[in-house]
Amino acid sequence: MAYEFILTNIDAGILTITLNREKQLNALNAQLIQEIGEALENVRNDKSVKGIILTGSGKKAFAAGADIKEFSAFGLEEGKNLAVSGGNIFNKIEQFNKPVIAAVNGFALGGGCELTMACHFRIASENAKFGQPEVNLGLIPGYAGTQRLIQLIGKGKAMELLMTGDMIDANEAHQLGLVNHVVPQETLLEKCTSILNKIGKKGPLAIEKVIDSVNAYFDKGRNGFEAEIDNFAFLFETKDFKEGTTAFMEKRKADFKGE
Ligand code: DAK
Repeated sequence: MAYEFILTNIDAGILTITLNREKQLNALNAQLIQEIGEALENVRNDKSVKGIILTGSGKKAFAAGADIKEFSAFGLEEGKNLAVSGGNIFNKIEQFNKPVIAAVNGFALGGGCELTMACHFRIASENAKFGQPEVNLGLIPGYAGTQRLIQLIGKGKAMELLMTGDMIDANEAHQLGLVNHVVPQETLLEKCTSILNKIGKKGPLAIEKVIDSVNAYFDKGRNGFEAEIDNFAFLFETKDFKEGTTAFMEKRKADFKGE
């Protein structure tokens, strides 16, 4: 499928989605966000795809924010529409049934930082910079950045970053737990691929249920402990569980089918 603002590539079971507005530092316009949602839906039920990498084109930016030029002209109605439709895509990423890693290759600011936080975890290149500078525009984050930043780095530091609009570099983001690893830019995709390859060897339904159980902790409408019990019980009934335990006893590697 051809998209206007993203590139997609499936290689060896990994879908890479590249935000492709390099000259605008991959600023997120409404259509780009919709395209991410479509690209994900296209692989949701494709068992050959084990994971997704989300990254930015070029060496300078993952995404320098929502497209200021686009949303500066919005009124109340358009702002609300964008908040709902865009927010749904961010939630889709967070709840996706396969692991989604943000490969943060430069600036991740405003909506760009929020997009990385909707992913299951983040790997950064050494030149990456993170920040929520919306207050400079008289705004606050609109894609749940206030909520996800607290979840990832705690209230005090989140308050500081949200109120000052300061940028932090990759090493500080690592110390704060915002990113899991910092690597040289040339090896960023390789690092993400290697982690997804490792995850790809596990039971796909187990991975799906890890994502759901962890997310349940943060969902005020759910009880995470109960969600884990339900997910655990569900997995007992799967062929993957039989295969995993049989392979252990036969001293061989499991061959999971996601069934
Ligand atoms: N939007 C549009 N264009 C952008 C952009 C952005 N966020 N960031 C950069 N660009 C464009 C620049 O305008 C420039 O375009 P030309 O002038 O060449 O046409 C090009 O990218 C290169 O940028 P610079 O020339 O500025 O590059 P520098 O290296 O000098 O500076 C920078 C890099 C990242 C420090 C700088 O570009 C910058 O400060 N960018 C803006 C960062 C920012 O404030 N980001 C937060 C945006 S606010 C909503 C939900 C969420 C949001 C909004 C609504 N709803 C639910 C409705 C989110 C809001 C935000 O993200």
